[in-house]
Amino acid sequence: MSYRFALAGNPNSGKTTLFNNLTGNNAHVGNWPGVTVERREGKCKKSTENIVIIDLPGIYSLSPYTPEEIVARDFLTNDKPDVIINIVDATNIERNLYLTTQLLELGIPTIIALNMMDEVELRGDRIDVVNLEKQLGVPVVPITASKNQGIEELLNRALSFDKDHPLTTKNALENTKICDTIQEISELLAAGGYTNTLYYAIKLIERDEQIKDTLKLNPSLNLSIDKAIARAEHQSGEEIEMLIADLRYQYITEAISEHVQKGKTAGELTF
Ligand code: GDP
Ligand code: MG
Ligand code: K
Repeated sequence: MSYRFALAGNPNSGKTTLFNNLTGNNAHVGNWPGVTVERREGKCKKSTENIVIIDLPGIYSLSPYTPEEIVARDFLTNDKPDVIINIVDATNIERNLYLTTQLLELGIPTIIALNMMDEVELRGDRIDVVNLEKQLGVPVVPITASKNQGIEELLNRALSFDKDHPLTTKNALENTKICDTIQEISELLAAGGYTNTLYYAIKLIERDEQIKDTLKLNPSLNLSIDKAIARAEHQSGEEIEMLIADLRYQYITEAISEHVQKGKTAGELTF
Protein backbone atom coordinates (compact mmCIF):
# COMPACT_ATOMS: atom_id res chain seq x y z
CA MET A 1 0.00 0.00 0.00
CA SER A 2 1.34 3.42 -0.83
CA TYR A 3 -0.04 6.79 0.15
CA ARG A 4 0.16 10.39 -0.99
CA PHE A 5 -0.14 13.05 1.70
CA ALA A 6 -0.36 16.71 0.66
CA LEU A 7 0.68 19.52 3.00
CA ALA A 8 -1.62 22.53 2.68
CA GLY A 9 -1.65 25.73 4.71
CA ASN A 10 -1.09 29.46 4.88
CA PRO A 11 2.34 30.89 4.09
CA ASN A 12 4.57 30.73 7.20
CA SER A 13 2.48 28.11 8.94
CA GLY A 14 5.48 25.76 9.02
CA LYS A 15 4.85 23.63 5.95
CA THR A 16 8.44 23.46 4.80
CA THR A 17 9.62 22.79 8.35
CA LEU A 18 7.21 19.87 8.62
CA PHE A 19 8.07 18.70 5.10
CA ASN A 20 11.80 18.63 5.90
CA ASN A 21 11.10 16.90 9.20
CA LEU A 22 9.11 14.17 7.44
CA THR A 23 11.30 13.66 4.39
CA GLY A 24 14.82 14.30 5.67
CA ASN A 25 17.10 15.53 2.92
CA ASN A 26 15.56 13.40 0.27
CA ALA A 27 13.18 15.78 -1.45
CA HIS A 28 12.74 16.31 -5.12
CA VAL A 29 12.43 20.04 -5.79
CA GLY A 30 11.12 21.40 -9.06
CA ASN A 31 8.40 23.66 -10.37
CA TRP A 32 4.69 23.06 -10.91
CA PRO A 33 3.94 22.76 -14.64
CA GLY A 34 3.67 26.09 -16.41
CA VAL A 35 4.38 28.33 -13.42
CA THR A 36 7.39 29.33 -11.36
CA VAL A 37 5.90 28.00 -8.17
CA GLU A 38 8.15 25.58 -6.34
CA ARG A 39 7.10 21.95 -6.07
CA ARG A 40 8.58 19.68 -3.43
CA GLU A 41 7.93 16.02 -3.15
CA GLY A 42 9.67 13.41 -1.03
CA LYS A 43 9.39 10.05 0.60
CA CYS A 44 8.45 10.07 4.25
CA LYS A 45 11.33 8.77 6.39
CA LYS A 46 9.31 8.61 9.58
CA SER A 47 7.08 5.69 8.79
CA THR A 48 7.49 2.09 7.71
CA GLU A 49 4.60 2.73 5.31
CA ASN A 50 5.31 3.96 1.81
CA ILE A 51 4.19 7.59 2.00
CA VAL A 52 4.98 10.34 -0.51
CA ILE A 53 4.70 13.87 0.89
CA ILE A 54 3.81 16.75 -1.44
CA ASP A 55 4.39 20.30 -0.17
CA LEU A 56 1.75 22.58 -1.74
CA PRO A 57 2.36 26.31 -2.12
CA GLY A 58 1.30 28.48 0.82
CA ILE A 59 -2.20 29.90 0.29
CA TYR A 60 -4.88 31.83 2.22
CA SER A 61 -7.85 30.47 0.30
CA LEU A 62 -8.88 28.18 -2.54
CA SER A 63 -10.03 31.10 -4.69
CA PRO A 64 -8.23 31.05 -8.02
CA TYR A 65 -6.64 34.49 -7.76
CA THR A 66 -2.93 33.70 -7.49
CA PRO A 67 -0.78 31.10 -9.28
CA GLU A 68 -0.24 29.47 -5.88
CA GLU A 69 -3.98 29.10 -5.27
CA ILE A 70 -4.54 27.69 -8.74
CA VAL A 71 -1.71 25.16 -8.39
CA ALA A 72 -2.87 24.05 -4.96
CA ARG A 73 -6.48 23.57 -5.85
CA ASP A 74 -5.84 21.98 -9.24
CA PHE A 75 -3.65 19.45 -7.47
CA LEU A 76 -6.22 18.80 -4.75
CA THR A 77 -9.16 18.41 -7.12
CA ASN A 78 -7.45 16.61 -10.01
CA ASP A 79 -4.79 14.48 -8.33
CA LYS A 80 -6.70 13.79 -5.12
CA PRO A 81 -4.14 12.96 -2.43
CA ASP A 82 -5.11 10.25 0.07
CA VAL A 83 -4.91 12.73 2.92
CA ILE A 84 -4.58 16.50 3.20
CA ILE A 85 -2.46 17.52 6.16
CA ASN A 86 -3.69 21.05 6.79
CA ILE A 87 -1.02 22.92 8.74
CA VAL A 88 -2.49 25.58 10.95
CA ASP A 89 -0.38 28.15 12.79
CA ALA A 90 -1.92 27.83 16.24
CA THR A 91 -0.79 31.35 17.20
CA ASN A 92 -2.85 32.69 14.31
CA ILE A 93 -5.61 30.15 14.39
CA GLU A 94 -8.52 32.37 13.40
CA ARG A 95 -6.96 33.53 10.17
CA ASN A 96 -5.60 30.06 9.29
CA LEU A 97 -8.95 28.32 9.73
CA TYR A 98 -10.45 30.29 6.84
CA LEU A 99 -8.56 28.07 4.41
CA THR A 100 -9.52 25.06 6.54
CA THR A 101 -13.23 25.73 5.99
CA GLN A 102 -12.60 25.51 2.24
CA LEU A 103 -10.38 22.43 2.39
CA LEU A 104 -13.08 20.59 4.35
CA GLU A 105 -15.46 20.99 1.41
CA LEU A 106 -13.22 19.09 -1.02
CA GLY A 107 -14.34 15.64 0.09
CA ILE A 108 -10.77 14.50 0.79
CA PRO A 109 -9.75 13.05 4.17
CA THR A 110 -8.21 15.98 6.01
CA ILE A 111 -6.28 16.18 9.25
CA ILE A 112 -5.28 19.37 10.99
CA ALA A 113 -1.71 19.70 12.21
CA LEU A 114 -1.96 22.44 14.79
CA ASN A 115 1.59 23.76 14.60
CA MET A 116 3.68 26.17 16.72
CA MET A 117 2.31 24.72 19.93
CA ASP A 118 5.58 25.76 21.66
CA GLU A 119 4.67 29.41 20.98
CA VAL A 120 1.12 28.84 22.16
CA GLU A 121 2.45 27.54 25.44
CA LEU A 122 4.90 30.41 25.75
CA ARG A 123 2.08 32.92 25.34
CA GLY A 124 -0.11 31.14 27.84
CA ASP A 125 -2.85 30.57 25.26
CA ARG A 126 -5.04 27.53 25.79
CA ILE A 127 -6.54 25.51 22.99
CA ASP A 128 -9.10 22.84 23.80
CA VAL A 129 -7.95 20.48 21.07
CA VAL A 130 -10.41 17.70 21.91
CA ASN A 131 -13.47 19.90 21.55
CA LEU A 132 -12.07 21.81 18.59
CA GLU A 133 -11.70 18.45 16.88
CA LYS A 134 -15.30 17.54 17.70
CA GLN A 135 -16.55 20.85 16.41
CA LEU A 136 -14.62 20.74 13.14
CA GLY A 137 -15.34 17.03 12.60
CA VAL A 138 -11.75 16.17 11.62
CA PRO A 139 -8.69 15.06 13.59
CA VAL A 140 -6.70 17.91 15.15
CA VAL A 141 -3.16 16.99 16.26
CA PRO A 142 -1.04 19.51 18.16
CA ILE A 143 2.56 19.59 16.90
CA THR A 144 5.73 21.63 17.13
CA ALA A 145 7.31 20.93 13.76
CA SER A 146 10.55 22.72 14.55
CA LYS A 147 11.09 20.55 17.65
CA ASN A 148 9.88 17.26 16.21
CA GLN A 149 6.96 17.08 18.64
CA GLY A 150 3.67 15.39 17.79
CA ILE A 151 4.85 14.16 14.39
CA GLU A 152 4.43 10.45 15.11
CA GLU A 153 0.86 10.94 16.33
CA LEU A 154 0.14 13.06 13.25
CA LEU A 155 1.32 10.31 10.91
CA ASN A 156 -0.52 7.60 12.81
CA ARG A 157 -3.78 9.45 12.64
CA ALA A 158 -3.31 10.37 8.99
CA LEU A 159 -2.67 6.69 8.21
CA SER A 160 -5.75 5.56 10.07
CA PHE A 161 -8.07 7.16 7.50
CA ASP A 162 -9.75 4.44 5.52
CA LYS A 163 -9.11 4.96 1.82
CA ASP A 164 -12.08 2.97 0.67
CA HIS A 165 -14.91 4.57 2.56
CA PRO A 166 -16.62 7.83 1.74
CA LEU A 167 -15.89 10.57 4.17
CA THR A 168 -18.49 12.48 6.09
CA THR A 169 -17.28 15.72 7.55
CA LYS A 170 -18.97 18.80 8.80
CA ASN A 171 -18.60 22.04 6.91
CA ALA A 172 -18.89 25.70 7.79
CA LEU A 173 -21.94 26.35 5.62
CA GLU A 174 -24.24 23.61 6.87
CA ASN A 175 -27.22 24.81 8.92
CA THR A 176 -26.78 28.36 7.59
CA LYS A 177 -29.18 30.38 5.49
CA ILE A 178 -27.36 29.30 2.34
CA CYS A 179 -27.55 25.54 3.00
CA ASP A 180 -30.83 24.97 1.13
CA THR A 181 -29.36 26.57 -1.98
CA ILE A 182 -26.21 24.44 -1.65
CA GLN A 183 -28.40 21.36 -1.34
CA GLU A 184 -30.51 22.34 -4.32
CA ILE A 185 -27.49 22.95 -6.57
CA SER A 186 -25.75 19.78 -5.35
CA GLU A 187 -28.84 17.81 -6.37
CA LEU A 188 -29.00 19.51 -9.77
CA LEU A 189 -25.34 18.64 -10.34
CA ALA A 190 -25.81 15.05 -9.17
CA ALA A 191 -28.78 14.66 -11.53
CA GLY A 192 -26.52 15.99 -14.30
CA GLY A 193 -24.02 13.19 -13.59
CA TYR A 194 -21.46 15.23 -11.65
CA THR A 195 -19.60 13.99 -8.59
CA ASN A 196 -18.06 15.93 -5.69
CA THR A 197 -21.23 18.01 -5.86
CA LEU A 198 -20.96 19.76 -2.48
CA TYR A 199 -17.63 21.34 -3.42
CA TYR A 200 -18.78 22.34 -6.91
CA ALA A 201 -22.11 23.69 -5.66
CA ILE A 202 -20.34 25.97 -3.20
CA LYS A 203 -17.81 27.12 -5.79
CA LEU A 204 -20.61 27.92 -8.26
CA ILE A 205 -22.46 29.91 -5.59
CA GLU A 206 -19.17 31.76 -4.95
CA ARG A 207 -19.31 32.63 -8.67
CA ASP A 208 -16.05 30.90 -9.39
CA GLU A 209 -15.66 31.29 -13.15
CA GLN A 210 -12.76 28.87 -13.45
CA ILE A 211 -14.81 26.07 -11.90
CA LYS A 212 -17.76 26.99 -14.06
CA ASP A 213 -15.60 26.66 -17.19
CA THR A 214 -14.26 23.28 -16.07
CA LEU A 215 -17.72 21.87 -15.43
CA LYS A 216 -19.04 22.71 -18.93
CA LEU A 217 -22.66 22.80 -17.73
CA ASN A 218 -25.32 22.32 -20.36
CA PRO A 219 -27.49 25.43 -20.95
CA SER A 220 -30.55 24.20 -19.06
CA LEU A 221 -28.56 23.07 -16.01
CA ASN A 222 -26.66 26.34 -16.13
CA LEU A 223 -29.92 28.28 -16.13
CA SER A 224 -31.41 26.32 -13.23
CA ILE A 225 -28.28 26.90 -11.17
CA ASP A 226 -28.15 30.62 -11.99
CA LYS A 227 -31.78 30.93 -10.95
CA ALA A 228 -31.17 29.19 -7.63
CA ILE A 229 -28.23 31.50 -6.91
CA ALA A 230 -30.19 34.60 -7.90
CA ARG A 231 -33.06 33.56 -5.64
CA ALA A 232 -30.70 33.06 -2.68
CA GLU A 233 -29.05 36.40 -3.32
CA HIS A 234 -32.41 38.14 -3.52
CA GLN A 235 -33.57 36.53 -0.26
CA SER A 236 -30.43 37.39 1.67
CA GLY A 237 -30.17 40.92 0.29
CA GLU A 238 -26.39 40.52 0.28
CA GLU A 239 -23.84 39.85 -2.41
CA ILE A 240 -23.56 36.10 -2.32
CA GLU A 241 -19.74 35.83 -2.27
CA MET A 242 -19.70 38.22 0.69
CA LEU A 243 -22.41 36.25 2.44
CA ILE A 244 -20.42 33.05 2.13
CA ALA A 245 -17.21 34.67 3.36
CA ASP A 246 -19.14 36.10 6.34
CA LEU A 247 -20.65 32.71 7.15
CA ARG A 248 -17.18 31.13 7.09
CA TYR A 249 -15.86 33.76 9.50
CA GLN A 250 -18.87 33.39 11.80
CA TYR A 251 -18.30 29.66 11.97
CA ILE A 252 -14.64 30.15 12.85
CA THR A 253 -15.35 32.88 15.39
CA GLU A 254 -17.81 30.59 17.14
CA ALA A 255 -15.39 27.67 17.24
CA ILE A 256 -12.57 29.88 18.47
CA SER A 257 -14.58 31.68 21.13
CA GLU A 258 -15.55 28.33 22.63
CA HIS A 259 -12.27 26.46 22.37
CA VAL A 260 -9.43 28.98 22.38
CA GLN A 261 -8.45 31.13 25.32
CA LYS A 262 -5.83 33.81 24.80
CA GLY A 263 -3.18 34.29 27.46
CA LYS A 264 -0.71 37.16 27.42
CA THR A 265 -0.43 39.06 24.16
CA ALA A 266 2.88 38.96 22.33
CA GLY A 267 3.64 42.51 23.50
CA GLU A 268 3.46 41.51 27.15
CA LEU A 269 5.90 38.67 26.80
CA THR A 270 9.14 38.95 28.70
CA PHE A 271 12.15 36.77 28.02
P1 GDP B 1 6.01 27.73 5.36
O1 GDP B 1 5.98 29.09 4.73
O2 GDP B 1 4.62 27.27 5.68
O3 GDP B 1 6.78 26.74 4.57
O4 GDP B 1 6.70 27.91 6.79
P2 GDP B 1 8.19 27.56 7.26
O5 GDP B 1 8.36 26.10 7.45
O6 GDP B 1 9.16 28.23 6.38
O7 GDP B 1 8.17 28.19 8.71
C1 GDP B 1 7.97 29.58 8.95
C2 GDP B 1 8.74 30.00 10.20
O8 GDP B 1 8.16 29.37 11.36
C3 GDP B 1 10.19 29.57 10.16
O9 GDP B 1 10.95 30.58 10.80
C4 GDP B 1 10.20 28.30 11.02
O10 GDP B 1 11.44 28.07 11.63
C5 GDP B 1 9.14 28.62 12.05
N1 GDP B 1 8.49 27.42 12.59
C6 GDP B 1 8.02 26.35 11.92
N2 GDP B 1 7.47 25.46 12.78
C7 GDP B 1 7.56 25.99 14.01
C8 GDP B 1 7.16 25.56 15.32
O11 GDP B 1 6.56 24.50 15.53
N3 GDP B 1 7.43 26.42 16.35
C9 GDP B 1 8.06 27.60 16.18
N4 GDP B 1 8.27 28.35 17.25
N5 GDP B 1 8.46 28.04 14.97
C10 GDP B 1 8.22 27.25 13.90
MG1 MG C 1 7.51 26.88 2.61
K1 K D 1 8.03 32.02 14.36
